Amino acid sequence: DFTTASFSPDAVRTRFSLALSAMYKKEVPLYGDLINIVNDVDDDVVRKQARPELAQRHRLERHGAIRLGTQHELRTIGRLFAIFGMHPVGYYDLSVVGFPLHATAFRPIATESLAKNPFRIFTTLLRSDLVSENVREFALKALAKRNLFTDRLLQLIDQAEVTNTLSESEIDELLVESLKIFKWHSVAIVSHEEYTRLLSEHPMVADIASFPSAHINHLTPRTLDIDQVQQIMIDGGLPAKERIEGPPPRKCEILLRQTSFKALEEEVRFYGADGSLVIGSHTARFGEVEQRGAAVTRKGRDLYDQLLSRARAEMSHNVSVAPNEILKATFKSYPDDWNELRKQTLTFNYYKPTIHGREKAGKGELSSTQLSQLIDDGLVQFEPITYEDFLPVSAAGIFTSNLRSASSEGLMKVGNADRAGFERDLGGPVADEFKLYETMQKESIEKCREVLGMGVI
Ligand code: OOG
Ligand code: NI
Repeated sequence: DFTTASFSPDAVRTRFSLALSAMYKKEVPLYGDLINIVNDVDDDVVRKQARPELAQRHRLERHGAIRLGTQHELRTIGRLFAIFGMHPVGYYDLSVVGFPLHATAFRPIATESLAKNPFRIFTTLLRSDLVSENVREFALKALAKRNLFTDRLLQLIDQAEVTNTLSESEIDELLVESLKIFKWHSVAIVSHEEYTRLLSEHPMVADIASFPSAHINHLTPRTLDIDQVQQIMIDGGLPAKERIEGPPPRKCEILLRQTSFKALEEEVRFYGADGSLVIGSHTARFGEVEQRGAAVTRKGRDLYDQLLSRARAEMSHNVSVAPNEILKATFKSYPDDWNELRKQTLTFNYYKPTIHGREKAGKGELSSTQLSQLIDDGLVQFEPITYEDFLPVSAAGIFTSNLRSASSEGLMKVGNADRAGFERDLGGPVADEFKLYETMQKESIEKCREVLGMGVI
């Protein structure tokens, strides 16, 4: 009897991400073009490297982004995403670039869930404490009037939480009701004059408080070769961002590289209290591509942050050298060999016994109990763990490059993080991404130990 079936969050997440992608393709045809470019580039890479296994996860892989206005919105989104097996990971302070925003990423956490479909949504919350007083009250009033969630959706969320069951048809309904949260609406909930006031406070305040939905503002495919995608976009006349965010191209890719093309200008209808109509425009949505590399340890991240800020300083002083060249030169001191990265504990890795290792273990002939020795002897192999999160400086660059006119350089402000406030609004803690990778690595080592039938590695 399906009516009492418990559901699989991984399966529901995959259906959700496909449905969202289909909706966004209809709303923003350029997104469909981008997917085609990425698929072609990836086919090419897979063919050249003869690694068909790479194509599988990539074809499905996306991240999206939404911006929310209130505690109630954030909490309810958190409850919905939990049904999709997506949990808050990491805290991102956007006040460092002068945005009255902070964020988390909702994503799967378990290794098996990530392998099935790592779909994530970068979720931003407006910080009304950073909005000037005369606009704050008005923005909050506009937000209080909107309701992102239908009654039916709230019922289904309650049911899933209380009974942990959803029938097939209830899942269908849940997805239909969920998409309504993220749909684009071209009719504003404020007048044109009010919109202009919000805009002059900050474009993000206008984007969040002027519309009846939390429109998805981009949906980003993962590619195997972002430099090639960037070149194709530029050659094809797409308004691509000048520079790819993140580390320079490397043999051993780490973290995350991203590029985007600029926001579309969209027609919006604004109604006044007197029924008057003004046709205006708004830039909200854009295209983005990402390439993911290895997750790095705290030590690896510190080195990344240090080199990146050195490169950025150099870029602003030395305008005669191309930024990409500066980035490449600065990152020469970041090791670019998987074994070296591992030995210096800069990256996180999965470990697994080789066939040879299993045979040796079967005969009781293991050479050592030291992991590094077992690797050197070819009895254990390792593979870098993929970075599943975001980068605050890159995110800031993506945000600013998609404002009507802004440069991401020189915008750095003194930060004013409020993680505790974010967690209070969310109604629970955000997970520490470093601890999650650490656990994945540790579990793989435990598994090696078990399979090889040995004591402590
Ligand atoms: C989110 C920007 C951050 C990324 O990929 O770093 C982001 C937004 O514009 O709402 O999506
Ligand atoms: Ni993004």
